[in-house]
Amino acid sequence: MFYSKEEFKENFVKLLEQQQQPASSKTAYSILAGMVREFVQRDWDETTYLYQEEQRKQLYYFSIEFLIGRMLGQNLVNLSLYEMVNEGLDELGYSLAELEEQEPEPGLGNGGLGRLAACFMDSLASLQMPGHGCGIRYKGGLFSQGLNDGFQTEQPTDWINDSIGWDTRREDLALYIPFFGKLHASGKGPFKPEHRDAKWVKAVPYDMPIVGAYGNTVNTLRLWQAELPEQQLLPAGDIDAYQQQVETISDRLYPDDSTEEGKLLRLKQQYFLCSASLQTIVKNRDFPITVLPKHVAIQINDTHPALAIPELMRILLDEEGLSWEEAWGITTHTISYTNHTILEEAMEKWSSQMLEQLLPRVYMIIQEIDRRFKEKCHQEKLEPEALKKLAIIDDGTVKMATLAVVGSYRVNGVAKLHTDILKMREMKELNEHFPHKFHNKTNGITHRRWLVKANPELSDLISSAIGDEWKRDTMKLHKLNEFTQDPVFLGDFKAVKQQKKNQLADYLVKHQAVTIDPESIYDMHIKRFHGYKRQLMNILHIQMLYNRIKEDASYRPHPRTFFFAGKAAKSYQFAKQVIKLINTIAEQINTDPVARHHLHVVFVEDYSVSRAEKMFPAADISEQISTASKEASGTGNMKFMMNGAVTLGTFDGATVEIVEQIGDDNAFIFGLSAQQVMQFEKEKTYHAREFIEKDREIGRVVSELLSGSLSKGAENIDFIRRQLIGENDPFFVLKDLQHYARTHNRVLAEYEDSLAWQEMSVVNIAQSGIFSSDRTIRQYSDEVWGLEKVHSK
Ligand code: 4GP
Repeated sequence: MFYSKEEFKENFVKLLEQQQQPASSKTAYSILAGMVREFVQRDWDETTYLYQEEQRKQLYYFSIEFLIGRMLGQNLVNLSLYEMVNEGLDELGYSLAELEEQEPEPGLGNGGLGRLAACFMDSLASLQMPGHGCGIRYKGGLFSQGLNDGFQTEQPTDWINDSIGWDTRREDLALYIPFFGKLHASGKGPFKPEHRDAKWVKAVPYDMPIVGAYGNTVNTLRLWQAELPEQQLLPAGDIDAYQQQVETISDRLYPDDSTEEGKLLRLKQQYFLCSASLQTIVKNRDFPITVLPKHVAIQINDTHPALAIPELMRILLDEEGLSWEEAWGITTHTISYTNHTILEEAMEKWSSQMLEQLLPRVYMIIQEIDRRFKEKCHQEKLEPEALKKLAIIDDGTVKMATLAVVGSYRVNGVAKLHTDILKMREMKELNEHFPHKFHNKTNGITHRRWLVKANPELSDLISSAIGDEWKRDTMKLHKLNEFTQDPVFLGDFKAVKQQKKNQLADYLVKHQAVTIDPESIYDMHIKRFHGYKRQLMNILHIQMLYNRIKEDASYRPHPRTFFFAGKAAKSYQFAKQVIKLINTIAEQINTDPVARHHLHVVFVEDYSVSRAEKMFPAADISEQISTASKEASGTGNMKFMMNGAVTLGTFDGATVEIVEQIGDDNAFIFGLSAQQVMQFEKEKTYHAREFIEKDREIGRVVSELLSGSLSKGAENIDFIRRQLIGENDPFFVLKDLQHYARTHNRVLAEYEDSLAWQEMSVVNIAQSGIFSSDRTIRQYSDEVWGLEKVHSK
């Protein structure tokens, strides 16, 4: 332990001297991380003790993804040790920033949903609320992305082997999960059969400390690892093969589910997570099971953990011996559900047959939930179409979103617009049936990672102007509104932004051998690749700009660097072709003797939490250009805003609420509204071809695109062609393209007025407080979970 800089240095040096090998950065990192881990342990033990002692209600956040990012730096920030350690290391000739780079990043998530879970963990601990995560300890997180001739390449990652181990194996809490097998009537009634010949998997928890800021609260992120069970639970036959089968459950994040085998594995992962987490909660309680909802709240992060509903029922019926009515009452007062997307392909449906085979008892319970719910709905004399929508089991599939709504007490969307769409369209019938279940909880992000940690220069500047209370209460950022006209403050802000832009430029030289002009405007489109996120529209616009520069000698716009970063799912060919397209156009523009002085396109490889931390603070422009109605919320939009980037976007997701906060004058909004998009979808009156035929500029880029010259071969754009032409441009790329181009022109014009631009940036920061995940968590707690702050000293 260390309480002063000198003490820290002394301990650090002592530990270094004990090393056999010369002190590499890696060794120094391990030593430092070990010291911090020890620091955290005491608070962790104390928090755990307090939770038991005070018997307060506990929240468990079930999520198949936790995109937590690196831990060392964030833990130091939350422990208020960052400055001290930084200085101490500096005096010893080490750079903390460099040591942080040694930490392998656990990529235990794909994107928004997983990162949100991580922000929530940070907020719960920092608000001193008893909230814990339950997830899977994937050996390999999300693949690491590279580029080969502009195509995405995917390499497996192995964060665990390289890690110092922030987490602790809890063998004492290991338990066993049954798969397959057959049910036999046990004479205990129709709902309590015996499950025989199951194949058992051992679930071992690894607990990760989640360090809260300000107090001494350390919550737990419990990640489950799948292992071979002990001898007596082993099936007959080839043990090595069985071991391999078992271990694949926690081997990879989101295995490819385009095959039946992949689907089965994914279903196993979901049940593994739910069963292990629920069994522990129930087993280790010290209150009667009938009062579970008083002591425990479970939030399911999208439908991936929706099997928690029938699994909790199973435990209550079969293991605790409750009646169906009692069990159902408890389940539906314990579990609540968050929906994160309305995209059809993301609405999970499992084949009944597969479910029945893999989880016979759980399936039987789902059937009973469905039967009872159908019976209720029939009493309401609904139209057949409505009845079909309300069915949990329909046409040989189980609709997980319907199951999740029926089995939980509260259901929420993640931004106002998204929740409205859920209520009025996607889940209309369910909302009518359960009028009080649906509510909105607009997402938030932790400013401790995305501002305090990622942008200490801006944090210091803010504190120098308004004091540092905003770090505890982000609504205090409002005080910055007094500085929006202050030329000195605006000048300082500009200097900080420039510093962050320079740092990013240096980083890219070092890590990707790319040189960018730090004086250019940094325009960033960084997120997962998806049709609806419209990276395609962005790059087509860039190609239009390029054509204009080549055609019109008087058009020489202010230099801009267009950043793209993000991964495409392995089997998502369209998205992969967009990546290739971006890189081909980048090559064309970046090597053009004239255009390269005005436009620069950079694809930042292997987007991750730590790369994102370097990018958000450096942005001038935040591209949030999804097809309106499709982006449930977005959280990158909030991270940009908090760092003073100005939004160029559509009225979609939480961007609507961002504009509500800052006013129309401080953002650049364009394109179809959600209403219009939904209208076009319904009436089918949009015809992409008309735009190609009638708009000269669009016609030109599309024909360049289709010729294959922008992608080194027409075969590299066949999926894009299919979407734009064959499927009539379902994301309205061509429809919004010209409005997008005009809006970019407005952005450029405004950027020329430096003071006005900085004013916009500062308004964005000043109004960003509401998008802190602390606010979101307080709302969940007040309106859904009913948690109380546990006072640690
Ligand atoms: C994402 C949504 O696409 C995004 O709009 C939202 O901000 C985020 O969840 C957090 O709520 N969805 C996913 C997913 O990441 O896997 O469905």
